Amino acid sequence: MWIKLAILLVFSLVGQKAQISHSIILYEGTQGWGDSLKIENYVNDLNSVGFNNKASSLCVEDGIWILYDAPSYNMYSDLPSGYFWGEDYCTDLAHDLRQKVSSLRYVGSPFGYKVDGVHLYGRPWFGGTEIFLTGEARISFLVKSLVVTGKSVWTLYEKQDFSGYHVCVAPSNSSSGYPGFYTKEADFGFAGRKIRSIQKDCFP
Ligand SMILES: [Ca+2]
Repeated sequence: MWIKLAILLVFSLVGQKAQISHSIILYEGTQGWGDSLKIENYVNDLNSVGFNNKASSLCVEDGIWILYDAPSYNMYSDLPSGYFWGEDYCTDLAHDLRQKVSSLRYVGSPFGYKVDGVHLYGRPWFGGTEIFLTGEARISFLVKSLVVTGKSVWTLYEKQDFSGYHVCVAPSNSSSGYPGFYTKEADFGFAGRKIRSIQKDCFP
């Protein structure tokens, strides 16, 4: 009996581990034609998998994905980037990214794109360094863009003790858990200001 239970437990654990939370397929041609490459994690340089400056279309199987013209997620440049998300969402890349994508990464929790959180980025359009927060935090990080994942709303504060100038950010659809994209500081009311603390829920 115990052995049977143990085997069942192992199988259920394996089943959970095999579940893919984020995946995207890149295609060489438009409309899913030609060579393809399935990606399930961050790729800092698409040269490493033979797909640099090659993709013309994509299908997001699951998750929120950011594609960048430069390697290292546009860490050192403001070259074009684009975001794509959903489940089985397919599209051609616009001309600014077509056959130019050199790195890509997903947004939000490794366990699923609808987990509540705020993903912060050091450059506009989700480039550069990043932090993903799932609860209240004091930060020392100049935020240039952000994505709200899940169903919760959040308050951003200019002071470290959850006080002073503050704004509320939200998913694009709270009841469905559709992400909210803020591409630059002005989009979240923090142009020329620094976020120093973050808290779940909106406070007037
Ligand atoms: Ca490129």
